[in-house]
Amino acid sequence: MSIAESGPWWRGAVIYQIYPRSFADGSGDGIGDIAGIRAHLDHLSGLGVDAVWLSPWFPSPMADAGYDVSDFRDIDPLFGTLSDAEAMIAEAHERGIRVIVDIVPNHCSDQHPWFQAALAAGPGSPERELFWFRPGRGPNGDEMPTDWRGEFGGTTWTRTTNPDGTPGDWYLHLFTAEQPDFNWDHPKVRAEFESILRFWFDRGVDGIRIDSAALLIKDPTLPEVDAAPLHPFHDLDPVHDVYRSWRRIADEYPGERALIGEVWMPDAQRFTNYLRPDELHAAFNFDFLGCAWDPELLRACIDRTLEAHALVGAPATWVLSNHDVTRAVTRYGRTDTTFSFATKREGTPTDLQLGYQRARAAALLCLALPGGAYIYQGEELGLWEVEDIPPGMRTDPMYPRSGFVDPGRDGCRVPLPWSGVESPFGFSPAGSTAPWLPQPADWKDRTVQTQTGDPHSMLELYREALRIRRDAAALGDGGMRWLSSADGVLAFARDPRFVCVANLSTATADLPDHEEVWLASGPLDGDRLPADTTAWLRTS
Ligand code: TEU
Repeated sequence: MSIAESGPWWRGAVIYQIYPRSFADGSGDGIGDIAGIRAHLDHLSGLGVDAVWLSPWFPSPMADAGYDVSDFRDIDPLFGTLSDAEAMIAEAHERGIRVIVDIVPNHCSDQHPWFQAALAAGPGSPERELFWFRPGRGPNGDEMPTDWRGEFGGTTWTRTTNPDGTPGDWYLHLFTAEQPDFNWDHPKVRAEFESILRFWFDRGVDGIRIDSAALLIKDPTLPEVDAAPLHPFHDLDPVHDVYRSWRRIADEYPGERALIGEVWMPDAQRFTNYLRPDELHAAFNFDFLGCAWDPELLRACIDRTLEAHALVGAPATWVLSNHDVTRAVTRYGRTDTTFSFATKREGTPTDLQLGYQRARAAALLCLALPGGAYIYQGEELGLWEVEDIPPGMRTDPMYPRSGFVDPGRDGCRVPLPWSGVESPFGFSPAGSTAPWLPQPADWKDRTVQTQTGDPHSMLELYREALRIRRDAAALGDGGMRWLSSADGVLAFARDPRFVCVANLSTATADLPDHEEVWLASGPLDGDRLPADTTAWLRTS
């Protein structure tokens, strides 16, 4: 199979997120790498995904696990070389799998040559105009220019020392101090990223995931968040000009190169502004990701999503998790099944068995809805959030920046279990350094090896669902209509001859009329659907 040159594949693609540090380690240093990815591409083709999105693999001091990039045109030696990356892209393409890279335009690493040059050049220099350097407030300039709160908590300005050793200006960083924000009002920043896009498109990548896509533009008057009618850095209208120019570049290349935005936005209309026909192709549906396992809330979220996307003709996406959020098995086992960054839930009790059953049901719901779907590595194995990582082993900067209140995101980034009965579970070759985060001993029951061939496993559920999805004309891009159903049951039809029914009530429910049960997330009760179970039906 090869990558077809035609058709808007991104409208209905199933995209698998690879978190390179934690996917598979080929070199034996306990950290995942490109060699590991290349060795496991057959897992991905066997799973049946259409594309992979790789979290950043660029050179980075790893202050934020690679989201602090020091060179956007190379590969970090931890992961391999640029030619390894090119080989990986070619090998994925040979298997019919498209490749999406993760570009971080809001900021770079404080070790990026541009930022180092800006520090060295001093106040008032053209080098500093590429970032947000400002004098401090107060008589000695020792108060931050604004009181903006960071995206990880904590402050957003760090004071510099002048080349002559005196205390100097401050620079803006919406994330950690090691991630200075670019000044997107500067044409050099715009030209640089246009060139970076071409660099990766020239290497054959099929799409770009755009990190923190709504944050690029800042109000240069730097008002406080509540002091101006518009937010000073979130979703300012000129950001759309950036994506219009990126779209023109993507459209210059053959084979439908896709731009996919990481846009966290409660307002559906503001969200879909990013998906107008001359902007991004798709964006992650975080409204769905954060939604409770609740029939009415989910129905409302699905309706809201489809309505807003229809206005701009863009495909919806369905996302249960990613490398920033609590794994679905854990979240769905809690009393409060929502996700939000603002709610810290360390130590909240969870019923993993219930969460697992619901995660199975949620997977079939997601994969049946119209549009594209994302699978975060390990979701197909039913992995849970690892909540007992010893504090000393946690690496996520969110943890210290929250004053050690938020455990951070390490718990969803634990290296995958591939085979065997003890850590590293085939993640690294035998005799390697231990994985960079400890794996739970119970993951012996969650390896790819143990789940393969077990018809009741999460892995086989995903494989079967994706096999059906590839063959069934009704699935992927298209429309749907709700069917009438009992309280707490979501049932919808898609043409031709497909019905999905998800029982989110506490009682067993009748199945709608059907010819055949194609797939179910759990055992049926005769011809009835138990609670927390989804079925795919073939209808006449
Ligand atoms: O995440 C961005 C992100 O999660 C925030 O913009 C979000 O809105 C905020 O945390 C809510 O309070 C991306 C990456 O996915 C993440 O891994 C990186 O750490 C981050 O950008 C910085 O590059």
